[in-house]
Amino acid sequence: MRPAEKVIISTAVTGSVNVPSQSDYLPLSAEQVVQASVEAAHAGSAIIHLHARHPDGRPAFEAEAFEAIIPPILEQVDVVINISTGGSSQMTMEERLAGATRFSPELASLNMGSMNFVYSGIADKVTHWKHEWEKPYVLGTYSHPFINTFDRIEYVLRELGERRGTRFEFECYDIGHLYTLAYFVDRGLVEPPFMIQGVFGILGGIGADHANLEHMVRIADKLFGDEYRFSAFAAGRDQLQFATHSAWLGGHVRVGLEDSLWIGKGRLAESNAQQVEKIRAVIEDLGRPLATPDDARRMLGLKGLAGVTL
Ligand code: KMH
Ligand code: ZN
Repeated sequence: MRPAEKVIISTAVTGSVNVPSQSDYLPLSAEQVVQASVEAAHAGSAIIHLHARHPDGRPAFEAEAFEAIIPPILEQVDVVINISTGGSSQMTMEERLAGATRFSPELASLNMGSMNFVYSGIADKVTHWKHEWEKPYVLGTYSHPFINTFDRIEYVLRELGERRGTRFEFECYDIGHLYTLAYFVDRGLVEPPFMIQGVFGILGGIGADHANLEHMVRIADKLFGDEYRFSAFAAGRDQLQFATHSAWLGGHVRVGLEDSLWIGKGRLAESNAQQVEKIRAVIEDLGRPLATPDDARRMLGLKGLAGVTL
């Protein structure tokens, strides 16, 4: 990996996996997502990874849902906006791209393979459902695959990358996804420096075993040398450990309530900023300075805020 002098913290503030019944602290309304993003940026997060939701927490894809979030964040704080193109596995591709095509953000997520992406186990833990949509939604992941075929990946690279100058957080849930990325690098559709986000602990992807993180970096080093920046997280209780491991190896980190609702064993995180503060202290203990949004722009070759369609 390209060794990083400074560590970029990304915060995925709400996502589409966790549901309102799991935590009262999960940001749902536009106001809550804005507040969570601004607080995370103030706490030291250079990048905010965004999904949108309806007020009852259902994942939203409409451009208007992102319009209620992104300008208010950028009015209050300078931060790199990263719009998810993963959306949720139950959205069409057109729906998944609605927010990013509207805003042409500096960064967008790009999921590097079709896979099972199962979180039906949430239903085993929730005893009281706040909304009717939640239980069938999480149970549905047992039978719905998350489709990211090569033609879809190429489409996103061309629509957002070539046409709009957006660069990508390449979400790699398995070692095979690195080889898929290498295929698009070889074809000239992805140029360095690019950001690989190693995702561990999703049921259907590679497990949250630290040997897997080491192996992912080893193979990425073989395929890409110093042409990539590495970041990592684990979903659920291993979140902070994997972020720490990535930072310790010279990589970057991702935190946020999209990936874990927890701040410690049996303790729900009360905000995204709380997780940012926790990993920030670890990074500082490791002797690594934090990256500002402008540092992140320079390290990832981003086009800058002026290129975003507000
Ligand atoms: N929820 C994460 C496990 C995306 O938004 O494109 C994966 C994710 C996907 O962040
Ligand atoms: Zn996401």
